[in-house]
Amino acid sequence: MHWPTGLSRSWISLAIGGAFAVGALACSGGKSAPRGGAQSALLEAMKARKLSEADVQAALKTYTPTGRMDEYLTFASGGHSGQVIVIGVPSMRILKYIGVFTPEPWQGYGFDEQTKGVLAGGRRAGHDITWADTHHPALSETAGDYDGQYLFIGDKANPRLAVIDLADFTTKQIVTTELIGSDHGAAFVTPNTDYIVETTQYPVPFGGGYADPAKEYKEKYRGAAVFWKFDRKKGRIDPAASFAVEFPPYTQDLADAGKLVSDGYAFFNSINTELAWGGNQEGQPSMESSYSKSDMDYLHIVNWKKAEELVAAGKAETIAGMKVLRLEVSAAEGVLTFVPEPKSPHGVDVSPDGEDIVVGGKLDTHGTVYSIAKIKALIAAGKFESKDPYGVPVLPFKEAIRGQVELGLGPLHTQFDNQGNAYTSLFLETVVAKWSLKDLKVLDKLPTHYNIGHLVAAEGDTVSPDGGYLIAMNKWALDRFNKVGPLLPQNFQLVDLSKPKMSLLYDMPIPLGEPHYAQMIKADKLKPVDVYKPGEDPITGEKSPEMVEANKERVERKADGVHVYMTAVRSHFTPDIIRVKEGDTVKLHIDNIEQAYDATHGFAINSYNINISIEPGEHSDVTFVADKAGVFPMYCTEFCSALHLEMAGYLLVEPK
Ligand code: K7E
Ligand code: CUA
Repeated sequence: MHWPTGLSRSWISLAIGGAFAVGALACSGGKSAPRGGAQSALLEAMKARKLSEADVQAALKTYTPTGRMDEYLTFASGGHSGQVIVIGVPSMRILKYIGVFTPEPWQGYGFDEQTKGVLAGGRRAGHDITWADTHHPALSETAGDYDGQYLFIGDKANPRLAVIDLADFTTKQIVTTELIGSDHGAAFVTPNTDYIVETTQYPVPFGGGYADPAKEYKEKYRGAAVFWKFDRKKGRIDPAASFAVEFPPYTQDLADAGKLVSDGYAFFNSINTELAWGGNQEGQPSMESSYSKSDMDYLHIVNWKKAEELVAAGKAETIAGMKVLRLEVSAAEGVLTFVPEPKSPHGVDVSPDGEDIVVGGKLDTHGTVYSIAKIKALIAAGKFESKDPYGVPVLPFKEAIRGQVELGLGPLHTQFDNQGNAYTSLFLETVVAKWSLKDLKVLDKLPTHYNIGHLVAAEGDTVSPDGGYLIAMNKWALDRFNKVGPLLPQNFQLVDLSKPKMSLLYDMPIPLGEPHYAQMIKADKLKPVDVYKPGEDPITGEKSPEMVEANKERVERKADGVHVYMTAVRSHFTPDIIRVKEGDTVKLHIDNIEQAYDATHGFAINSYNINISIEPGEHSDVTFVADKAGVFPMYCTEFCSALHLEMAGYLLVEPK
């Protein structure tokens, strides 16, 4: 603890003159405040809270007064919660959890027909899946820059991809393909968001078939990069226009798309060129040791523009409903090329100018910097050192790299700033390493607490990163927060990049799954709507055919059930009594007919698992079978007005 007695006088005057005197000036009508008083008040506060000079400086950089907005928004994966977390920077205030793969009661996500339909898009093998292991969110890009329109995120466990519209911060679509059995290099976008890339992690036989790995791993197991076509006009993925590039079962890891000079290419790591498949009770070593036997794995280089042409020319085979460019075709046509990469790497990140491809060694102390110019020249000259067992040409390692930077222990992921610097997370050393892209020299290291995984810098994956802020996304937090039992939150540490030496600003616990990755966007790029258009179905974006207007509320008995056309407005539902008969199918159509910003109503019915959120303008549909006779209170779950408690009614289910 640095105690403020050592505080420099000049620093105090600076702090007081610069920040603390502002309020005093305002109240004293422009006359400057008595300095001595403010100074001792500051010192007293510092002493009472045991704050050092550095602590107060950090506080000044993150403290955000009431009503003040944040400069950046960070979209973090919600890890196993299957959600996305929206965080303001530099305040590190949580602004929203977006329900994505998991039902989320606050938003009524997964409770009404609209959002149930979205979740149903992620059914696999005939199962509803109500969780996800989300890893990598990706913001939509235009010309390699975040455009603030969409966010995509992958589910590693049940390979799926979700589309979130940033007009209303709502999940609109989930897609999946039975071609693959897991993903990890997902989601990554091409520079104009033509494609969203989802790459396998654990290989399986394509299409979900059975094959014994002890006998047929090499022949039958496969990985793939799925290129999901994004239709920006519709704001949806078009599965019919999507395709996959087959990979050998090398257990692919992270991926990134090229940009500018490397546009048209995508890069994928692999960690298991050993072709291990486990079997530690079947006479095989565990995966952890067999995966890392070889000194080199293969960085996969995919020319996706060429792949796109070949698919259009009918060179793909359809497997499990997905057009797949088979290995033989990709190898022969120059779609897939390998270059060796050191020992079970983890992250691969393309530099802002698109020239460098940085691979984090994980079990190697280096960051390896490949040059797209060299790679292109080698491919053009046909300079391959060998072919892998699947016939894929392999480029010579030494000739494909610009160099290696000696980073330290356990390099994982890399981000970039606007000064030509790169920042790599070192998991084992538990630091952020700042290094110069130009000279490949380490400039600074900042300890993190603890075991940093990903890191995210402001606009850090774009062609024009901002610098300024970085968040270290740490896996362990053992002595950072109050104890909460054996399951601990993760620790997001906000780092100041504005000076040559990095400094720590703030610790933020993330108590909701393990967020692997995040992206940070300038807040002014986002233009969300305040309210929905009257009668809007948020999933179609259109006026619902079942829209209910004021004074048109009614109950109609139709062939498919009892339709209740209801409105919600402060502070009543109309109708507030719903009479049905036991066994009736009930179809509720509810409109929040308000257009006032923030005037959300909830709607819940006891015992029927009904809970929705109806934002101003929104139309929502709920279907259920009234299979239990009785009296069921229904009420608004958002404290919307002084008479919110009166916003209630009854569902009356008359016995047969
Ligand atoms: Cu955790 Cu990107 Cu899934 Cu690295 S991944 S840490
Ligand atoms: Cu509407 Cu409370």
